[in-house]
Amino acid sequence: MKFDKELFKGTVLNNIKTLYRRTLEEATEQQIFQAVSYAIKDVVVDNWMATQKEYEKKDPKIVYYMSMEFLMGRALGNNLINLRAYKEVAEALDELGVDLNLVEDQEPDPALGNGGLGRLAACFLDSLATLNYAAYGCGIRYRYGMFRQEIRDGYQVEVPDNWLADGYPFELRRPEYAKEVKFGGWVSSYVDENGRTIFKQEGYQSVQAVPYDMPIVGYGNGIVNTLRIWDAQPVECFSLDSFDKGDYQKAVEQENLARNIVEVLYPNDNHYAGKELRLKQQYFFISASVQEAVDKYMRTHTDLHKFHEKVAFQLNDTHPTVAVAELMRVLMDDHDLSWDEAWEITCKTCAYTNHTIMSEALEKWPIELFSRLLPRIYQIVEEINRRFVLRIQQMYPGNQEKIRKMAIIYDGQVKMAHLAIVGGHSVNGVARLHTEILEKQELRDFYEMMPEKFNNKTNGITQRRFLLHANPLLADWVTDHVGDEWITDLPALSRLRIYADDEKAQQEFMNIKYQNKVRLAKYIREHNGIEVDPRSIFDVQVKRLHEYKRQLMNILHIMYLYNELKDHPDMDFYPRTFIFGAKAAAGYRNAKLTIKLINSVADVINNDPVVDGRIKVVFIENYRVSNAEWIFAAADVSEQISTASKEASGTGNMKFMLNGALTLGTMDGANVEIVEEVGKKNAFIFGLSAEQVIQYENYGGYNPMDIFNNDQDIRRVLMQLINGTYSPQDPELFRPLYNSLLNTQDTAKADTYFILADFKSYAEAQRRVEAAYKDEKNWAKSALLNVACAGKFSSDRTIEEYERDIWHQEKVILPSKPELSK
Ligand code: C3B
Repeated sequence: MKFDKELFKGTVLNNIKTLYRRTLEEATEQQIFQAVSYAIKDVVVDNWMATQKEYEKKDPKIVYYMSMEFLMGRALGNNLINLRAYKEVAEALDELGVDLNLVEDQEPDPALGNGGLGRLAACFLDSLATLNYAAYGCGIRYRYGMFRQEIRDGYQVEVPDNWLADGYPFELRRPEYAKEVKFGGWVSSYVDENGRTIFKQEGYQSVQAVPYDMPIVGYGNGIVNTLRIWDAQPVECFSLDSFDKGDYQKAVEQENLARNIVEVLYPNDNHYAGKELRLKQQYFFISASVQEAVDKYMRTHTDLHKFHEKVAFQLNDTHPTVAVAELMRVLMDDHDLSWDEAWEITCKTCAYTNHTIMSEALEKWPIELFSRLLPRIYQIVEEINRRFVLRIQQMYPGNQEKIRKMAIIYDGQVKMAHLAIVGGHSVNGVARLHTEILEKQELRDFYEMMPEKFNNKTNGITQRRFLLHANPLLADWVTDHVGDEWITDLPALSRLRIYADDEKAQQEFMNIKYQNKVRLAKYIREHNGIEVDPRSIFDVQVKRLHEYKRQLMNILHIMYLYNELKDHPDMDFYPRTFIFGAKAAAGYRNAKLTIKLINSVADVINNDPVVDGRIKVVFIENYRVSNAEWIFAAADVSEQISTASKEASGTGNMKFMLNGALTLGTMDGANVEIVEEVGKKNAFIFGLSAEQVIQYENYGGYNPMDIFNNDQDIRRVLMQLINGTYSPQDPELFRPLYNSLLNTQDTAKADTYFILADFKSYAEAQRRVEAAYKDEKNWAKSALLNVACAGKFSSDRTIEEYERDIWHQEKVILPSKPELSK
């Protein structure tokens, strides 16, 4: 593609002038970021219009990826990468005396998601556009995304993330597509002249849903898809002269509803809090998205019976599951279809992805709340449930147990997973092991009744962001050795295998790793004031803080290593830097206390002369997509240590692998498949298997006290939690963590994540890591092989599997790739 450098420079300067009445020299860094972004947006919008024109012409099937979360990360750099203009733009800016990296750093990190689930949605949008599929992401334009984390005195403090403060250049308001969404009131019904029962929601409050579109640029193919996120506005500005008391009250309430509904992202990951506002958020964006999907279809088609041939709804976990009932409502109430017609279309349109088996994440809404907020939707869910229970009875006559376990409405609750399974044609897990557990354990009854719906789609990540953008040194090196096909065909990385034993290649490869470690060390110096040695082993655990992910086991092991060093100061010990990054949900006590523990241990160890820098512990503040890119590139060891069976897939594990880190992990989630690809020799596996963990759980747990009593190393570390070693002013500070491991009243509640059970095996695996790292050549070979074997874990592969098994879209190729610059 042609890039007109002079034209681009002129546009940037002109943007600074028209936006800010300033010259480049006078402009702030933020203003330069805005000016550059608008210059890029100008190009993107041309491609966007061309893509949408072609879609209108070809009329392909459209996927709507429905998700409460899209963890996009910064757009500028990624757009440049996918426009294949990164280097040219960097050069043009350089000629203006502007550093593109600094410009990129001015962009707020749109954090409209918590962790894995939201980031997966973002990777999928990148792959869909790159693979030439017509797709919309549908979500919420939260005014405040994921909170910014500050560490004060070792504690996490949550600070609001006002990502829209300076205006976001990559969004476009589309008021022409606004939709009304109704809450509350009651349903009245009457029979019309044709003998049909008509249902009407009355006495409701409503909000206006106004979409903002963000462009999703495909890699090098001219395609630009859309992330459509909905903002809320009051339906009508209430007039002050409306002195009728009822109206005034209602107007104020509607105004508040609109103000509150999109205010903030719930910062819970893998945890359901059951808040009314959360259900409002869900229905708000689903109703708007479903209405718009049907309206869009009807603009160019006449027969709604073929809706599913042109539209697929993918439900990202149970959060968007009201879509099943909302589509039924729109088809029946707004378009006069019968129940049976609407049901067939709905089932063929919807598909559900399960992302977790954690029971605390299961969404179950109390009937009282659900029916009060969504009276018409509740009626429809009741009818879906009535018909489904009849089916259960037909299949299993007299079996009450099946009804109790499978009904959508039971025990005063609406079970969203059951609705998603019954109302769709596909149910998928996100890694092979996870799908097996769904089929054999969690969703066993549903699998027995409808096995044809179940399928696996192992997660993936986009190599465009997590290698090409995040690790330019390695990306260039790979391209020099095996060409650049890997950018859109990740399995092409396997050609690197021939370099695994090549000493020159090994050296270059490890030298790149070293430079990335220097880059991260600088970041740590600037942000944490800690000096770390880039020659030490960088052992990294970055992900949301959750007990099942076992950051606690990691830090307990560091405490153990420290004891060893104190006892044997002259022991043979390869220097290690342990790096953590994690946000804890604001109300999650043990998670927040674990952050404090990590920081307290860091304080002691980093400053102990006996250690002499051989162990460093670093907690990186405010872990997010933008700094993640640097962290993955610099890691030697990837900590993937969840209790087996608990991590549905994990995707960080794949980002580390792609950047040449070796996995230290349990046989959980996608780790199983990573090891399968790279070979057991090139990873460090430890701990109980998923099967063993499930065995224990089904038969009443295990007793960590036995381990505590019999293992003095473990006992010593646990006692240090409560004897003030790491909190001399308040020895009781970490008692809740101690109790979570050794709750003596009720053994079934002690150490539910098997930390003590796995501890020794983890420590032993860590010893293997150290030994392996000392063998430089072998380590280089393993690291290189990890990159070479990462091909399977591209989200491009995942998307093609969704296409093959669930969506069945046709690709749209643009007639001519638009010019990069006009
Ligand atoms: C996560 C799971 O915890 C991860 O194992 C998985 O890789 C990702 O989803 C993507 O599939 N997850 C999440 O981030 N939030 C939830 N509410 C449920 C699952």
